[in-house]
Amino acid sequence: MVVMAEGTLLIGTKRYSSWSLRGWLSVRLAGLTVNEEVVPLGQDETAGLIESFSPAARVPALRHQETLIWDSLAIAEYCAELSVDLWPEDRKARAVARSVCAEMHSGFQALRRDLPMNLGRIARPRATPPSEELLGDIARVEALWTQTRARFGSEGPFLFGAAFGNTDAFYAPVVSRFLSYGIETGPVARDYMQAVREHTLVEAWYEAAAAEPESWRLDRYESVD
Ligand SMILES: N[C@@H](CCC(=O)N[C@@H](CS)C(=O)NCC(=O)O)C(=O)O
Repeated sequence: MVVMAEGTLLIGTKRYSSWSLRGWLSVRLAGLTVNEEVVPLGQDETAGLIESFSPAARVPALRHQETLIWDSLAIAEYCAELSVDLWPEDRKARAVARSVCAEMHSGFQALRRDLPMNLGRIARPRATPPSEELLGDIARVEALWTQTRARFGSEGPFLFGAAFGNTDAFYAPVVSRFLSYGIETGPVARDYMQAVREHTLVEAWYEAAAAEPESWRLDRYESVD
């Protein structure tokens, strides 16, 4: 049986595009039948290609049943309307899950700036000593994971238990950064990172990233030291 795609998900280079990973995970978790188009980031034609799909000129952007949704948080919410288990069922837990995602969406500037996502980098700490701001972001992420797991995670390995949901999708790129730059954490965060890294969809994203053309590599991410 041929299943017709109901739209397109536009994403950036899988090796680097942390926002794309979030949106892609939500879309895949919700099981939307959409085509996937990858735009290589940092090329002359990148901005034009993205803008012709979404006037906001950012990835990820999802066009589903004629509607454009152009931000990873909006995509996560849209997918959760189509697949209820992307947020926790309990109203209070759901409010916490949304807060944890929103904190990621609008914060952690030092973490983003100083530890850019690069899936090809494996457990290699930066030579540059971390700033106070970066150490603060790392400590806050670990506290969020540890507290959320303790409060809501008893039924499974993810932040809200057995289901890998939107909150885990939002922190998957952070897990990747911690692993790439060899950030040391306590056992709760370590176990959580392992569970996220081993999730089938995360593994599939890593495999696809490894198959991307070498010509898509960008020195500004590869030379971080
Ligand atoms: N707020 C947006 C931010 C997305 C964003 O900044 N994406 C970057 C790539 S990770 C982008 O589209 N860059 C465009 C470019 O490099 O030309 C979201 O969460 O979706």
